Amino acid sequence: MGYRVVVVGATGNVGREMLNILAERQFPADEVAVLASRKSLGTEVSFGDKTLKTQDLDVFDFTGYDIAFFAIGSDATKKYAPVAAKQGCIVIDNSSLYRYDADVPLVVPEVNPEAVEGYAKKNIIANPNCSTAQMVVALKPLHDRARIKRVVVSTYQSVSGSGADAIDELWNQTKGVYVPGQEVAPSVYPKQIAFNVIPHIDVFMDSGDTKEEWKMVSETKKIVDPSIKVTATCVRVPVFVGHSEAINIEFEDPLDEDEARDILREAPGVMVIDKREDGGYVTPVECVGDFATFISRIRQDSTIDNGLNMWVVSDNLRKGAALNAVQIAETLGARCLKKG
Ligand code: 11C
Repeated sequence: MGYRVVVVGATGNVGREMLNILAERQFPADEVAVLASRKSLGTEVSFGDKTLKTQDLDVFDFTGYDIAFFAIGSDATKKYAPVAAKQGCIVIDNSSLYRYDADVPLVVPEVNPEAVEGYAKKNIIANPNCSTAQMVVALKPLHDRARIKRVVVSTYQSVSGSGADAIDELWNQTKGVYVPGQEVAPSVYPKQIAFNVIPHIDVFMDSGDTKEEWKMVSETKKIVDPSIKVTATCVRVPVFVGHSEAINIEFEDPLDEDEARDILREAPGVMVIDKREDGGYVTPVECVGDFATFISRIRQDSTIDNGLNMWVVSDNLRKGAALNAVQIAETLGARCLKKG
């Protein structure tokens, strides 16, 4: 017998990607209900070769469903996730609402799969921020070998991280640059994103960091190891899908670049593409639609003891959101639910 599954926010980018991935990975679902807010009600979404009609989140009864994937904003999650959890359905939440709650596991299955076992305190498991997910997949195997002391990361994040309106803004603004009279003023972003980069993702905090930068610090500590120091600069770039990260790591123990490359080649969820020649690395357009976190440009940082640099790219809608959520469900199934 398989699971009864709900996808909440099924008409959004991440919700649709969740349905694609559930189908691609043949998740053992006997039933998939798709929910949306009133304004998208009745919209049809694809699930494998089926078409599903969205139902009203406001009145949906989660009783008897095993797992609900939530892909809606934090405010709506605050209203509906406790309802689903109380009705006995385990929530896998993609918003940031529960990530820092001590009673809610924050899980990247390649890194801390055992953490899913803590789901029962609130019946909720949190999915990390996209930029954190791909980074920790790359850090964990190296941390296990040489203990990471400090990470300096700069991100190059695609507009799909901000949702469908941002994708439209990049598209229309780019076209508008070439057509006199059709220039598009910034709306989703505070400055022009076409042919530009913006060093600002999410709100500013008192420290001067943005919340996106703070998330990378806090979530890495919760998922991998609280002793790891992280400092981040998060930048939006005019790319539709795929986040990239330049990561500098300082280890406690020596680790040379060849051993690091070998360790990463064996690591779960990782694909190393690292040839020191023109094009011998991965760029975001090449990672779209893939499950892997791609690592390139692995090299020693000779300015510090025990330092390495690397370039990490992944599909932010997949490993950064929908794929990781489905992997959490698979891990939960294998370790805790034993159904399917
Ligand atoms: C972005 N990382 O690229 C964000 C999107 O906390 O889940 C995901 C925000 C989050 O804008």
